[in-house]
Amino acid sequence: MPASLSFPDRLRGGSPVLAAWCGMPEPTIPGLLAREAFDAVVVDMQHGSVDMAAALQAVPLIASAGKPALVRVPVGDFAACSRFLDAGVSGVIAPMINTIEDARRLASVTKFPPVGERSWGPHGALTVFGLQPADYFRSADSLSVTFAMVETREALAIVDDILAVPGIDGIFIGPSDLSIALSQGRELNPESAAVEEALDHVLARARAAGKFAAIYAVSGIRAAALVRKGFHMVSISSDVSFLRAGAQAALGAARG
Ligand code: 3PY
Ligand code: MG
Repeated sequence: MPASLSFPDRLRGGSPVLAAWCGMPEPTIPGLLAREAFDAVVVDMQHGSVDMAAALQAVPLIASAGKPALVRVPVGDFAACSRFLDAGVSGVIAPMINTIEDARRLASVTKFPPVGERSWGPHGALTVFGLQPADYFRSADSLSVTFAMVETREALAIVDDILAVPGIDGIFIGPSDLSIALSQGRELNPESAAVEEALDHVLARARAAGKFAAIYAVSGIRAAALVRKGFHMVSISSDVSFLRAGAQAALGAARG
């Protein structure tokens, strides 16, 4: 059974999912990081420079390493959510979900009727999940996770309502944008006291709703702290940051 088949079960399983985060415009990078000890790999199309073709190519490369592939789509790009599910991702992360209507639209493009209105055409997903069309159709909604990003004051104020939308499987917190919003534009500090309070609140509300809570961590140390809090999934740093850190460490060692 491919590992991607059981991603929601893996999230429910109790041990936190540590995910790589990739935005470089080259599909082999998420493919290679999937072969490291990450539990999942996210391709970021909101801020990353990866385009649709490269992101779609990354999906089978990640899956062939036995890891679930997830994508963060650009803001408001609901159509892309369905395309990535068709390609075989195990999770979609949609940024800036600030209204109930945003959450409903997200659920509608990621779940088949009767929950949503996802259109049929899983061109890569059948291969990734190793299923016949009828079996995939029956199980698709429970094979993948739909994450609504909470990263503004508006979203924070209605987090229970977002969590209550059928088809929204969990919340993904964007701590950097949240820090900007909570400080009314005064600071970028994803570890501020205000962010800490907000993320504890969202985590508790998601758990109370029986849904998933995920978050982005700027470093491995921060990821460890967020795992201790009880997040189901934590994404760590980024491909660009890993590259820079590796280059700086090597040059530092070479130059003494
Ligand atoms: C944020 O921190 O705002 C994010 O979107 C995570 O990358
Ligand atoms: Mg953000």
